[in-house]
Amino acid sequence: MNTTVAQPLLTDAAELIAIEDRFGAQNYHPLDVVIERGSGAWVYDVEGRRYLDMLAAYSAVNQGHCHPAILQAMVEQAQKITLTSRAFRNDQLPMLLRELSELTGYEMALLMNSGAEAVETALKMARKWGETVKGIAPDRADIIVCDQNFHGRTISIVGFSSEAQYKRGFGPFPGGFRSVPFGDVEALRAAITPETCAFLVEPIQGEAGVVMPPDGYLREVESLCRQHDVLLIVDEIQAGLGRTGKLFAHQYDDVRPDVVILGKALSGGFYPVSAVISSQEILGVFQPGDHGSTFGGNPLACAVARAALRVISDEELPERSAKLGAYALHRLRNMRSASIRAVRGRGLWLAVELDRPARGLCERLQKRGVLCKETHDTIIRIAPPLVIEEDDLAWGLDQIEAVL
Ligand code: IF1
Repeated sequence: MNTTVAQPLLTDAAELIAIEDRFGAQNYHPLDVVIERGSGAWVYDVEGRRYLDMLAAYSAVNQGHCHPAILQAMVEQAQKITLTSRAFRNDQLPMLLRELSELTGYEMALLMNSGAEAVETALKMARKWGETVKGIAPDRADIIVCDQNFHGRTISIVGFSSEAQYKRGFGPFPGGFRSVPFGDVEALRAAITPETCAFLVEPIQGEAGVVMPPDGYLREVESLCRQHDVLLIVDEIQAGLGRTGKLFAHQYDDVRPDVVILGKALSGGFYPVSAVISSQEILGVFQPGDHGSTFGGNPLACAVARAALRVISDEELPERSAKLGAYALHRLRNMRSASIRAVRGRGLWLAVELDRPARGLCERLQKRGVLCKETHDTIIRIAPPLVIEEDDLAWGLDQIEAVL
């Protein structure tokens, strides 16, 4: 007797959406586009329609969807060994560590998986550095963060969020975090105490709506941190790896943070790979057993990350982002629409702020074959894969202009 239930051919978008909504937690409100495949800056839905991706998975696919070189590295590595655990060594982690050091100029790195995990890692490291190097009394080291920050979704990270929805219902939260206005050096100066071990900041606040601090902010922050022996930790998870037109967004202020956190495009979207990059003095606080992860630094992740970094360099993605971003910013600034309140951005990371909710506009763009996602209700982010062709970008901007 055949007991297997015949699976219907699932190509119908409405049916897939109904299944997802029936069997999945409703922690998102996605656009109703069911993507089946992608290449470069384009994705295709289950009905074969194609869309220009202007979100790039929140900058995780800076290298474009399914980049062939990263795909090849992933397939080749998956055929050899995927996971050893850090109980044993593997032949990919050392190569990635050295390549990261050569690329960034930092002495060492610690590999994790998601962005939030890397942020947690940096926070633990900063606290332990505060106790063991700076000499702060045990369990007293405090960390300063910024209002409107976004660093992930763990309990401690949402605990220092200023967004009510990210926290509501999830308390109690760990203490030892204080928040100051983003872009305000004097507020930071006033907040630092002898028990402050670190200041955690995004070079440009992504989730807040691509919010840029005043020019020179990070430079002043850096000297303030040096003066008070406070670690400057820069979250480049979304801003880094070419998105803003330089390898790292903090390079616009010509600073050298003590700690840089990477994620997202570190794998080109193939696999969750994140890293905390710093010096021997700081990362050296971790002793065997202090911290870890089953998957962190696994050979598949490392092979993928090595290929993803090579693509960023070989295809000069930061330069491409700067050039195409300048063009896009110019186009957006010249769009005539009564509903535009502000246009801003750096590299191919742009935001258009409207005088009305942006969701309807995103839905109309979807009908025209362009995928965008609103943030904070009234802001549309424009952040396509950095490999986007100039003609495609121009066409995408034409569609945005038309719906505006
Ligand atoms: C979601 C936002 C973007 C990040 C920075 C750490 C993380 C992120 C600067 C955590 C993650 C995400 C996650 C995703 C949506 C998204 C987002 F709108 F929420 F803020 F990109 F703009 N630091 N950003 O931007 O990395 O643990 O997710 O790997 O949570 O829905 P993760």
